[in-house]
Amino acid sequence: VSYSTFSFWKVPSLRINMEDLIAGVKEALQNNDSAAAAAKVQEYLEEQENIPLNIAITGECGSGKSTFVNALRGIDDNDEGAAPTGVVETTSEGTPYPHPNYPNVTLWDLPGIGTTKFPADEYLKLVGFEKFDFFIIISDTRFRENDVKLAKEIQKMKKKFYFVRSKIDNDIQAERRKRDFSAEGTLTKIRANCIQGLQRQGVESPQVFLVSSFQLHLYDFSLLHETLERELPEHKRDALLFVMPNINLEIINKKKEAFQSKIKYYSILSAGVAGVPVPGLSVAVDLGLMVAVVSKYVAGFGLGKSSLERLAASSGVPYTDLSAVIKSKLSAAKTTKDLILKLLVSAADIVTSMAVEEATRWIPVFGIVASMSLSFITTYKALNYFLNELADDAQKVFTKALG
Ligand SMILES: Nc1nc2c(ncn2[C@@H]2O[C@H](COP(=O)(O)OP(=O)(O)OP(=O)(O)O)[C@@H](O)[C@H]2O)c(=O)[nH]1
Ligand SMILES: [Mg+2]
Repeated sequence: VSYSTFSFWKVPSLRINMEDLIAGVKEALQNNDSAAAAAKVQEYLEEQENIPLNIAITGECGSGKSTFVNALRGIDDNDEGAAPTGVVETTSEGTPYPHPNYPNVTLWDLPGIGTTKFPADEYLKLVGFEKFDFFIIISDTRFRENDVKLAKEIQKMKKKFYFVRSKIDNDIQAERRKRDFSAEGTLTKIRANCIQGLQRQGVESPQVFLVSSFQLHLYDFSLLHETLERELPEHKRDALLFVMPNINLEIINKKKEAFQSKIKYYSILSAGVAGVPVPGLSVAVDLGLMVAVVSKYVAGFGLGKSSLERLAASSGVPYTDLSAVIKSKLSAAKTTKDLILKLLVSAADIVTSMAVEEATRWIPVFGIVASMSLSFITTYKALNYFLNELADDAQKVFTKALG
């Protein structure tokens, strides 16, 4: 992909587009003002990383809303800050649960419409429907009158909704006892049942996704993600991607690509400061920035210690087996400047020998001046090196745990 063909140049809902950013950085660098160039990049990155995504989760009492919310946040039902599950007093207002790594993405655990005693239009007003990007309506059986009334009202408000049929693992478990059991057959039957029921109640071509919150990598959850991704405005897709658990190798790849596309901006930031010289690379880089970026990679790929522990618990594959397949020193330890520096020094040969074409093609684009270019290229290559290593590790961990 050449920089002139990026399709996100004109995203109307964002203040800064890439074209303006490039022009601004170029101008600042021509005037020898690397601080101004860095400020522009910083502003752009902040806007990109703070795009809000508000997801409404609703459905009848006990249908599995809170469990679904926790699963999406990568949080155990027992963790502190988890949405309470099981037999609990139902609250009348929705509860916002920001994603732990991406607080701009909020999952809203809404009360079932049946528990509020409001008609659908008032219910939507009560929960503040305008702020939601889409609604997920959950049921652990066939969808009922309340679900349908709500869906119709959501449609009237020009918002999107998706039906999730939860606790599929239970259904599979129950059917397994039958002699002519087939998982695919069971799923097809449940899906057809839900769809027909909704159609009978007047919902045209309903989309129903069969999900187990305990095993998001199975059944229709990845299809749900693909559908949401397709139907969301383009500038919101990365926000959705980053809160997706690693349910398949493709998601890990997409996260890698999304991270990769930002490396050029971080490299400008790093090159614009008087950084710390790296022995063996004879160049200075901004270690603080590298710590921040690499920490995002570790969290985004679910390679932190607590993520791995949760994955071990949910997959039944021991933690030590999972951590044994990890090559990067960045995953279990806390990312610090010292660690990054140590890894850069020990990988200096690899980083030096990495191809430079990819990095250098950005130099004329941003008008990066000679005094900055070596630091730019080195940061670019080093971040790619860390990203590749962590993405590989994420794939290996996924395959070990769930593959
Ligand atoms: N087997 C299985 N059980 C689930 C699943 N999702 C939820 N449950 C169980 O169903 C029960 C209710 O789940 P909750 O997440 O508390 O349901 P809720 O919709 O938040 O309930 P209220 O807040 O009371 O409206 C809990 O015991 C969960 O453990 C699932 O995917 N599979
Ligand atoms: Mg709940």
